[in-house]
Amino acid sequence: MEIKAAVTTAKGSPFSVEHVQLEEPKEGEVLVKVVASGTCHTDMVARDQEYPVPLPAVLGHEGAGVVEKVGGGVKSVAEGDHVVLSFAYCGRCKSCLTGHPYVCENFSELNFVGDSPNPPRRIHRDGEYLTTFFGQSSFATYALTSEQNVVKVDREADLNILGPLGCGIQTGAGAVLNTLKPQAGSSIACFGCGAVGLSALMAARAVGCTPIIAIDVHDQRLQLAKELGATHTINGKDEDAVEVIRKLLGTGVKYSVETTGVPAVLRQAVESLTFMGMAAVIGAPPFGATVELDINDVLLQEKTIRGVIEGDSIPQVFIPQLIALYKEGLFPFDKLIRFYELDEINEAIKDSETGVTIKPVIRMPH
Ligand code: CXF
Ligand code: ZN
Repeated sequence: MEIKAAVTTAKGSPFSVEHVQLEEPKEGEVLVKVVASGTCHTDMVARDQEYPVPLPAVLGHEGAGVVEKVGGGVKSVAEGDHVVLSFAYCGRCKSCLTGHPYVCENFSELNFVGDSPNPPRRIHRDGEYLTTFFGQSSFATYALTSEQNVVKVDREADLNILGPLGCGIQTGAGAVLNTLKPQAGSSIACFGCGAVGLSALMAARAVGCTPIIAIDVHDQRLQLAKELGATHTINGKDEDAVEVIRKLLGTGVKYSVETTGVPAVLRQAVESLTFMGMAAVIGAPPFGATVELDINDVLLQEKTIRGVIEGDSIPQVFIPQLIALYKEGLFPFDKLIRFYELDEINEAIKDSETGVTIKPVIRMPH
Protein backbone atom coordinates (compact mmCIF):
# COMPACT_ATOMS: atom_id res chain seq x y z
CA MET A 1 0.00 0.00 0.00
CA GLU A 2 1.06 3.59 -0.49
CA ILE A 3 1.67 5.60 2.69
CA LYS A 4 3.05 9.01 3.60
CA ALA A 5 6.24 8.98 5.67
CA ALA A 6 8.95 11.33 6.91
CA VAL A 7 12.09 9.88 5.30
CA THR A 8 15.64 10.38 6.59
CA THR A 9 17.98 10.04 3.63
CA ALA A 10 21.36 11.35 4.77
CA LYS A 11 23.21 11.93 8.03
CA GLY A 12 21.85 15.02 9.80
CA SER A 13 19.52 15.94 6.94
CA PRO A 14 15.99 17.31 7.48
CA PHE A 15 13.06 14.90 7.24
CA SER A 16 11.39 14.76 3.86
CA VAL A 17 7.71 13.85 3.75
CA GLU A 18 7.15 11.50 0.82
CA HIS A 19 4.94 8.77 -0.55
CA VAL A 20 6.52 5.33 0.01
CA GLN A 21 5.26 1.75 -0.20
CA LEU A 22 4.49 -0.50 2.77
CA GLU A 23 4.19 -4.30 2.62
CA GLU A 24 1.12 -6.23 3.76
CA PRO A 25 1.33 -7.91 7.24
CA LYS A 26 2.97 -11.33 7.18
CA GLU A 27 2.93 -14.04 9.89
CA GLY A 28 3.17 -12.40 13.34
CA GLU A 29 2.91 -8.84 11.99
CA VAL A 30 0.41 -6.08 12.67
CA LEU A 31 -0.50 -3.17 10.40
CA VAL A 32 -1.35 -0.04 12.39
CA LYS A 33 -3.01 3.15 11.17
CA VAL A 34 -0.88 5.69 13.04
CA VAL A 35 -2.86 8.45 14.71
CA ALA A 36 0.13 10.24 16.21
CA SER A 37 3.77 9.62 17.06
CA GLY A 38 5.97 11.14 19.72
CA THR A 39 9.50 12.23 18.86
CA CYS A 40 12.38 11.10 21.07
CA HIS A 41 16.03 12.13 21.35
CA THR A 42 17.00 8.70 19.96
CA ASP A 43 15.37 9.63 16.61
CA MET A 44 17.91 12.44 16.36
CA VAL A 45 20.73 10.15 17.45
CA ALA A 46 19.77 7.87 14.54
CA ARG A 47 19.40 10.77 12.11
CA ASP A 48 22.90 11.95 13.10
CA GLN A 49 24.23 8.38 12.69
CA GLU A 50 25.51 8.12 16.27
CA TYR A 51 23.77 4.74 16.36
CA PRO A 52 24.11 2.24 13.49
CA VAL A 53 20.83 2.85 11.65
CA PRO A 54 21.27 2.32 7.89
CA LEU A 55 19.90 5.17 5.77
CA PRO A 56 17.57 5.83 4.12
CA ALA A 57 15.20 5.08 6.97
CA VAL A 58 11.81 5.98 8.34
CA LEU A 59 12.43 6.90 11.98
CA GLY A 60 9.89 7.32 14.80
CA HIS A 61 9.41 4.86 17.65
CA GLU A 62 6.59 6.27 19.76
CA GLY A 63 3.59 5.43 17.59
CA ALA A 64 -0.04 5.11 18.66
CA GLY A 65 -2.97 4.15 16.48
CA VAL A 66 -5.58 1.64 15.44
CA VAL A 67 -4.96 -1.91 14.20
CA GLU A 68 -5.88 -2.02 10.50
CA LYS A 69 -4.99 -5.64 9.75
CA VAL A 70 -3.17 -8.55 11.37
CA GLY A 71 -1.05 -11.29 9.84
CA GLY A 72 -1.36 -15.01 10.55
CA GLY A 73 -0.88 -16.22 14.10
CA VAL A 74 -1.41 -12.85 15.77
CA LYS A 75 -3.38 -13.43 18.96
CA SER A 76 -3.06 -10.44 21.28
CA VAL A 77 -4.70 -7.81 19.04
CA ALA A 78 -7.36 -7.66 16.33
CA GLU A 79 -8.59 -5.18 13.73
CA GLY A 80 -9.95 -2.02 15.38
CA ASP A 81 -7.98 -2.34 18.63
CA HIS A 82 -6.29 0.77 19.94
CA VAL A 83 -2.57 0.27 20.39
CA VAL A 84 0.67 1.91 21.48
CA LEU A 85 3.88 0.78 19.78
CA SER A 86 6.99 0.15 21.86
CA PHE A 87 10.45 -1.37 21.40
CA ALA A 88 11.22 -4.64 19.59
CA TYR A 89 12.60 -7.73 21.34
CA CYS A 90 13.25 -11.28 20.21
CA GLY A 91 11.43 -13.24 22.95
CA ARG A 92 13.97 -16.08 22.64
CA CYS A 93 17.23 -14.92 24.30
CA LYS A 94 18.05 -15.40 28.00
CA SER A 95 17.07 -11.82 28.89
CA CYS A 96 13.69 -12.14 27.19
CA LEU A 97 13.05 -15.62 28.58
CA THR A 98 13.75 -14.43 32.12
CA GLY A 99 11.34 -11.51 31.79
CA HIS A 100 13.73 -8.71 30.82
CA PRO A 101 12.98 -7.87 27.16
CA TYR A 102 14.40 -4.34 27.62
CA VAL A 103 17.86 -5.92 27.74
CA CYS A 104 17.11 -8.31 24.87
CA GLU A 105 20.42 -9.63 23.59
CA ASN A 106 19.21 -8.72 20.11
CA PHE A 107 17.99 -5.22 21.08
CA SER A 108 20.44 -3.36 18.85
CA GLU A 109 19.84 -5.59 15.84
CA LEU A 110 16.05 -5.41 16.15
CA ASN A 111 15.70 -1.72 17.00
CA PHE A 112 18.62 -0.06 15.20
CA VAL A 113 19.05 -2.69 12.45
CA GLY A 114 22.66 -1.71 11.61
CA ASP A 115 24.22 -5.08 12.44
CA SER A 116 21.25 -7.20 11.43
CA PRO A 117 21.97 -10.10 9.04
CA ASN A 118 18.27 -10.21 8.22
CA PRO A 119 16.71 -6.73 8.39
CA PRO A 120 12.94 -6.40 8.03
CA ARG A 121 12.04 -5.44 4.49
CA ARG A 122 8.74 -3.72 4.98
CA ILE A 123 9.07 -0.21 3.55
CA HIS A 124 10.31 0.63 0.08
CA ARG A 125 10.65 3.53 -2.30
CA ASP A 126 11.09 2.89 -6.01
CA GLY A 127 12.54 -0.58 -5.45
CA GLU A 128 14.91 0.53 -2.63
CA TYR A 129 14.29 -0.70 0.94
CA LEU A 130 14.06 1.81 3.78
CA THR A 131 15.17 0.82 7.27
CA THR A 132 12.44 0.00 9.77
CA PHE A 133 13.39 1.72 13.06
CA PHE A 134 12.56 0.13 16.45
CA GLY A 135 10.51 -2.39 14.49
CA GLN A 136 7.87 0.26 13.80
CA SER A 137 8.94 3.46 11.88
CA SER A 138 6.10 5.54 13.24
CA PHE A 139 6.80 8.82 11.43
CA ALA A 140 4.28 7.62 8.87
CA THR A 141 0.57 7.30 8.27
CA TYR A 142 0.79 3.49 8.69
CA ALA A 143 3.30 1.29 10.51
CA LEU A 144 3.93 -2.40 9.91
CA THR A 145 5.23 -3.94 13.11
CA SER A 146 5.56 -7.22 15.00
CA GLU A 147 3.09 -8.46 17.57
CA GLN A 148 5.59 -8.03 20.43
CA ASN A 149 5.91 -4.28 19.71
CA VAL A 150 2.19 -3.77 20.16
CA VAL A 151 0.40 -2.86 23.39
CA LYS A 152 -3.38 -2.95 23.43
CA VAL A 153 -4.81 0.03 25.33
CA ASP A 154 -8.07 1.31 26.73
CA ARG A 155 -10.35 2.65 23.97
CA GLU A 156 -11.37 5.59 26.16
CA ALA A 157 -7.83 6.99 26.26
CA ASP A 158 -6.94 9.66 23.67
CA LEU A 159 -4.66 8.09 21.05
CA ASN A 160 -3.25 11.53 20.21
CA ILE A 161 -1.26 11.61 23.44
CA LEU A 162 -0.41 7.94 24.04
CA GLY A 163 2.56 7.39 21.67
CA PRO A 164 5.28 8.77 23.99
CA LEU A 165 4.35 6.13 26.56
CA GLY A 166 6.03 3.63 24.20
CA CYS A 167 9.50 5.04 24.88
CA GLY A 168 10.44 8.31 26.60
CA ILE A 169 7.72 8.36 29.19
CA GLN A 170 7.92 4.70 30.16
CA THR A 171 11.70 5.10 30.34
CA GLY A 172 11.57 7.84 33.00
CA ALA A 173 8.56 6.57 34.91
CA GLY A 174 9.79 2.97 34.81
CA ALA A 175 13.22 3.88 36.20
CA VAL A 176 11.38 5.02 39.33
CA LEU A 177 8.45 2.59 39.50
CA ASN A 178 10.14 -0.57 38.18
CA THR A 179 13.81 -0.12 39.06
CA LEU A 180 14.36 2.19 42.04
CA LYS A 181 10.99 1.40 43.68
CA PRO A 182 11.27 4.11 46.33
CA GLN A 183 9.21 3.93 49.50
CA ALA A 184 6.93 6.90 50.21
CA GLY A 185 8.94 9.61 51.92
CA SER A 186 12.21 8.74 50.15
CA SER A 187 14.32 11.54 48.74
CA ILE A 188 15.10 11.67 45.02
CA ALA A 189 17.00 13.96 42.66
CA CYS A 190 16.16 14.12 38.94
CA PHE A 191 19.08 15.33 36.85
CA GLY A 192 17.66 16.74 33.58
CA CYS A 193 14.10 17.94 33.09
CA GLY A 194 13.37 16.78 29.55
CA ALA A 195 10.59 14.28 28.85
CA VAL A 196 12.42 11.40 30.54
CA GLY A 197 13.48 13.33 33.64
CA LEU A 198 10.05 14.88 34.12
CA SER A 199 8.40 11.48 33.71
CA ALA A 200 10.67 10.15 36.46
CA LEU A 201 9.72 13.15 38.56
CA MET A 202 5.97 12.65 38.06
CA ALA A 203 6.33 8.97 38.98
CA ALA A 204 8.31 9.92 42.11
CA ARG A 205 5.54 12.30 43.03
CA ALA A 206 2.88 9.63 42.38
CA VAL A 207 4.48 7.26 44.90
CA GLY A 208 5.04 9.94 47.54
CA CYS A 209 8.75 10.69 47.32
CA THR A 210 9.86 13.77 49.19
CA PRO A 211 11.88 15.85 48.78
CA ILE A 212 11.94 15.75 44.98
CA ILE A 213 14.84 17.79 43.68
CA ALA A 214 14.89 18.78 40.00
CA ILE A 215 18.12 19.86 38.33
CA ASP A 216 18.38 21.46 34.88
CA VAL A 217 20.07 24.40 33.18
CA HIS A 218 16.85 26.01 31.87
CA ASP A 219 14.66 27.95 34.32
CA GLN A 220 11.59 27.34 32.14
CA ARG A 221 11.96 23.57 32.57
CA LEU A 222 12.56 23.96 36.30
CA GLN A 223 9.34 25.94 36.52
CA LEU A 224 7.47 23.06 34.84
CA ALA A 225 9.22 20.61 37.20
CA LYS A 226 7.80 22.60 40.13
CA GLU A 227 4.30 22.47 38.65
CA LEU A 228 4.66 18.69 38.29
CA GLY A 229 5.75 18.14 41.89
CA ALA A 230 9.38 19.13 42.46
CA THR A 231 9.82 20.38 46.01
CA HIS A 232 13.18 22.01 45.18
CA THR A 233 14.85 23.09 41.95
CA ILE A 234 18.50 23.71 41.16
CA ASN A 235 19.81 25.49 38.07
CA GLY A 236 23.08 23.64 37.41
CA LYS A 237 24.46 26.70 35.58
CA ASP A 238 24.25 28.83 38.72
CA GLU A 239 24.77 26.37 41.55
CA ASP A 240 26.67 23.16 42.33
CA ALA A 241 23.94 20.54 42.60
CA VAL A 242 25.94 18.25 44.89
CA GLU A 243 26.65 21.05 47.34
CA VAL A 244 23.03 22.21 47.39
CA ILE A 245 21.74 18.65 47.90
CA ARG A 246 24.17 18.00 50.76
CA LYS A 247 23.25 21.30 52.39
CA LEU A 248 19.59 20.32 52.16
CA LEU A 249 19.87 16.69 53.23
CA GLY A 250 23.12 16.23 55.11
CA THR A 251 24.54 13.07 53.60
CA GLY A 252 22.62 13.18 50.30
CA VAL A 253 19.62 11.73 48.46
CA LYS A 254 18.50 8.11 48.58
CA TYR A 255 17.84 8.00 44.82
CA SER A 256 19.05 9.89 41.77
CA VAL A 257 18.05 9.67 38.14
CA GLU A 258 20.50 10.80 35.43
CA THR A 259 18.80 11.62 32.13
CA THR A 260 21.19 14.06 30.44
CA GLY A 261 23.85 11.69 29.09
CA VAL A 262 26.49 14.23 30.17
CA PRO A 263 29.35 12.40 31.95
CA ALA A 264 29.99 15.20 34.51
CA VAL A 265 26.30 15.13 35.45
CA LEU A 266 26.47 11.37 36.02
CA ARG A 267 29.30 11.99 38.46
CA GLN A 268 27.08 14.50 40.29
CA ALA A 269 24.20 12.01 40.35
CA VAL A 270 26.51 9.53 42.12
CA GLU A 271 28.19 12.07 44.41
CA SER A 272 24.85 13.43 45.57
CA LEU A 273 23.73 10.00 46.90
CA THR A 274 23.54 9.15 50.59
CA PHE A 275 24.67 5.84 52.15
CA MET A 276 23.28 2.87 50.21
CA GLY A 277 21.75 5.24 47.68
CA MET A 278 21.08 4.22 44.08
CA ALA A 279 21.65 6.19 40.87
CA ALA A 280 19.69 5.22 37.74
CA VAL A 281 21.75 5.84 34.60
CA ILE A 282 19.30 6.58 31.78
CA GLY A 283 20.77 9.34 29.57
CA ALA A 284 22.76 7.92 26.66
CA PRO A 285 26.09 9.67 25.92
CA PRO A 286 27.95 9.17 22.62
CA PHE A 287 29.57 5.71 22.32
CA GLY A 288 32.87 5.50 24.18
CA ALA A 289 32.03 8.24 26.73
CA THR A 290 33.70 7.70 30.11
CA VAL A 291 33.56 9.32 33.54
CA GLU A 292 35.92 9.41 36.53
CA LEU A 293 34.46 8.35 39.86
CA ASP A 294 35.89 8.37 43.37
CA ILE A 295 35.84 4.61 44.03
CA ASN A 296 35.96 5.00 47.80
CA ASP A 297 32.90 7.26 47.66
CA VAL A 298 31.02 4.35 46.01
CA LEU A 299 32.61 1.60 48.10
CA LEU A 300 32.49 3.02 51.61
CA GLN A 301 28.88 4.16 51.28
CA GLU A 302 27.75 1.10 49.35
CA LYS A 303 26.29 3.14 46.51
CA THR A 304 24.67 1.43 43.52
CA ILE A 305 24.98 2.73 39.95
CA ARG A 306 22.39 1.05 37.76
CA GLY A 307 21.83 1.34 33.99
CA VAL A 308 18.14 1.36 33.02
CA ILE A 309 16.85 0.78 29.48
CA GLU A 310 13.24 1.63 28.60
CA GLY A 311 12.45 1.91 32.32
CA ASP A 312 12.82 -1.85 32.82
CA SER A 313 9.31 -1.98 31.38
CA ILE A 314 7.31 -4.87 30.05
CA PRO A 315 5.33 -2.48 27.82
CA GLN A 316 2.21 -4.68 27.70
CA VAL A 317 2.03 -4.54 31.51
CA PHE A 318 3.43 -1.12 32.29
CA ILE A 319 1.80 1.14 29.67
CA PRO A 320 -1.78 0.29 30.78
CA GLN A 321 -0.67 1.03 34.37
CA LEU A 322 0.63 4.46 33.33
CA ILE A 323 -2.66 5.16 31.54
CA ALA A 324 -4.56 4.22 34.71
CA LEU A 325 -2.39 6.60 36.77
CA TYR A 326 -3.00 9.33 34.18
CA LYS A 327 -6.76 8.80 34.41
CA GLU A 328 -6.58 9.24 38.18
CA GLY A 329 -4.72 12.54 37.73
CA LEU A 330 -1.58 11.04 39.30
CA PHE A 331 0.61 11.11 36.20
CA PRO A 332 -0.24 14.17 34.05
CA PHE A 333 2.17 13.43 31.17
CA ASP A 334 -0.01 15.34 28.71
CA LYS A 335 1.51 18.54 30.17
CA LEU A 336 4.76 17.71 28.33
CA ILE A 337 3.16 17.45 24.89
CA ARG A 338 2.72 19.89 22.01
CA PHE A 339 1.19 18.78 18.71
CA TYR A 340 2.57 19.26 15.19
CA GLU A 341 1.27 18.08 11.82
CA LEU A 342 3.39 15.62 9.77
CA ASP A 343 4.38 18.43 7.39
CA GLU A 344 5.71 20.35 10.40
CA ILE A 345 8.03 17.56 11.56
CA ASN A 346 11.22 19.57 11.03
CA GLU A 347 9.85 22.40 13.15
CA ALA A 348 8.89 19.86 15.83
CA ILE A 349 12.42 18.45 15.92
CA LYS A 350 13.90 21.95 16.06
CA ASP A 351 11.61 22.85 18.96
CA SER A 352 12.68 19.76 20.85
CA GLU A 353 16.37 20.44 20.19
CA THR A 354 16.11 24.05 21.34
CA GLY A 355 14.05 23.08 24.38
CA VAL A 356 10.95 25.04 23.30
CA THR A 357 8.85 21.84 23.45
CA ILE A 358 9.47 19.01 25.90
CA LYS A 359 7.67 16.30 23.91
CA PRO A 360 6.62 17.08 20.34
CA VAL A 361 3.93 14.74 19.03
CA ILE A 362 3.35 14.47 15.28
CA ARG A 363 -0.26 13.98 14.15
CA MET A 364 -0.73 11.98 10.97
CA PRO A 365 -2.95 13.12 8.09
CA HIS A 366 -5.73 10.64 7.18
C1 CXF B 1 17.10 3.89 23.86
C2 CXF B 1 17.94 4.86 24.61
C3 CXF B 1 19.40 4.53 24.45
C4 CXF B 1 19.68 3.11 24.77
C5 CXF B 1 18.81 2.17 24.01
C6 CXF B 1 17.37 2.49 24.18
N1 CXF B 1 15.77 4.11 24.07
C7 CXF B 1 14.97 4.85 23.35
O1 CXF B 1 15.04 5.91 22.90
ZN1 ZN C 1 13.10 6.75 22.51
